[in-house]
Amino acid sequence: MKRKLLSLIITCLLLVSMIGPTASAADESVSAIFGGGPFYQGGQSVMNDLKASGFNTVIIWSVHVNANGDLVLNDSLVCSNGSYVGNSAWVTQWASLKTAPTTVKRIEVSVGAWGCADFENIKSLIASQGTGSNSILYKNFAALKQATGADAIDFDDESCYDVASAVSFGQMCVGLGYKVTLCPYTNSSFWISVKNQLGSSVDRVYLQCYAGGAGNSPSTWMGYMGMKVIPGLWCINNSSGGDSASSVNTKLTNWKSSSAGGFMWLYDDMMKLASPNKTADYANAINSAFSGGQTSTNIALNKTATANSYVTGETPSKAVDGSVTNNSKWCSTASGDKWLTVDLGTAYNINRWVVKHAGAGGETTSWNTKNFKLQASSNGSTWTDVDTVTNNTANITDRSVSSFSARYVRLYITTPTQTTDSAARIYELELYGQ
Ligand SMILES: [Ca+2]
Repeated sequence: MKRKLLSLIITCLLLVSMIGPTASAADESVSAIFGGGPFYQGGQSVMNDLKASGFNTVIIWSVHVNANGDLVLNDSLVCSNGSYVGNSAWVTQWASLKTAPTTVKRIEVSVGAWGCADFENIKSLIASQGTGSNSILYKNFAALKQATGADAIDFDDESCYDVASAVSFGQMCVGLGYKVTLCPYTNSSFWISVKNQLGSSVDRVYLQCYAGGAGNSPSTWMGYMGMKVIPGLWCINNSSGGDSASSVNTKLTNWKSSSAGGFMWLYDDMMKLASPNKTADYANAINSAFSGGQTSTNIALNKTATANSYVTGETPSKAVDGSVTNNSKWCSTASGDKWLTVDLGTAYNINRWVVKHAGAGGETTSWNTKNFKLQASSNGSTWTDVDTVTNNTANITDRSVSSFSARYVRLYITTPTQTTDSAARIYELELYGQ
């Protein structure tokens, strides 16, 4: 009797563990990306790249504070006299960032930068007007929040280092509903004072570990700040050389015990890179460092893909190229079932799969794949069903499964769209594991 009860309990536990997709630990760590001009001038395609990337935080860089309190986004006046006066298209774009389907959960605006008098101007404005609701600082940062949807203001003071005005400014931001994040690269005593006085209003510390901050130790700064930090690295670039996605993964893995995530500098450089250093590759490099031994990147990326048919130019390889922009999809109009096979070259243990459908590439969501399954094979000819999805409507399918070993993986589509349209459109098939 006892034995039967025990086996029943074990069976129940096994069943529970097999039900449904499970949340990945990566959701809890920070993966942030800074961007300049492309974050407002690059149009919706840049927003779509970010939304599908895996980054959970987008930091708009950089808002400057003029001596009269005007707010300038790099070279463009955006807030004046308490109103947003920038391009209305940018507001629409930023609003789309956190609109499903997306991996972006948080937007920040970075204030200050090297060689700018922003925090000096903030200090003078606070001395003359304070931070009350009639002050120009208060009114313009209220307008900025409404326009950008920003959840936090990131302090990138690299010259003023005045504790009292930084704290007053931080308290004003909190009153407006912002969180405050700090972005130090040096002068730890200043940042320690600001952190101590603002307390839990500071919920993130982005530690620059590139350029002037290249020698920074996350564990040392964790001690200074009294909280885990988020180390940042510069992607491959023409100025400093920079880190590949693979190198980012290695460094963050080494810093994991003192880090709450990682950030990348700078999208303006990253957007020029090719696989395996595209936006999604860097996001994967960060997320996988914090998700418990997952591979550093999408295992299927740039592997050999074949299919039972495809439309001219929309080849199977487009489903494993890491891109969801510029019509980068495999499309099949074959009659009947359609399949896409990826040869991984060697066997991997896989525990998660992701499919990016028509909507993820900017096409109508009525073309999102409705019924499909994932199959595995060791020889490329005998297939076993691993996971089945029915009645999908989402742009992105993200499923966790019990780990399985396979060299060949097949996406097998039985109903390609929500309508009578009979074409399958797959922008990306991604595989993760160990
Ligand atoms: Ca693609």
